[in-house]
Amino acid sequence: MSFIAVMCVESSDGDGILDKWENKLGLDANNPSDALKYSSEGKEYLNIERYING
Ligand SMILES: [Ca+2]
Repeated sequence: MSFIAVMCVESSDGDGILDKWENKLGLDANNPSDALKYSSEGKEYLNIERYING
């Protein structure tokens, strides 16, 4: 299974961030808009960027 497919399967809201990572980053696993908001830990990166970059 490809990485993209895994993201689609395990992301409840379809924003590309796995549910367990949403929890880890303090996001809402049922809110697809938080992936494109700036991280609470800094204004330089979006949450989706923090997730992708680990
Ligand atoms: Ca989300």
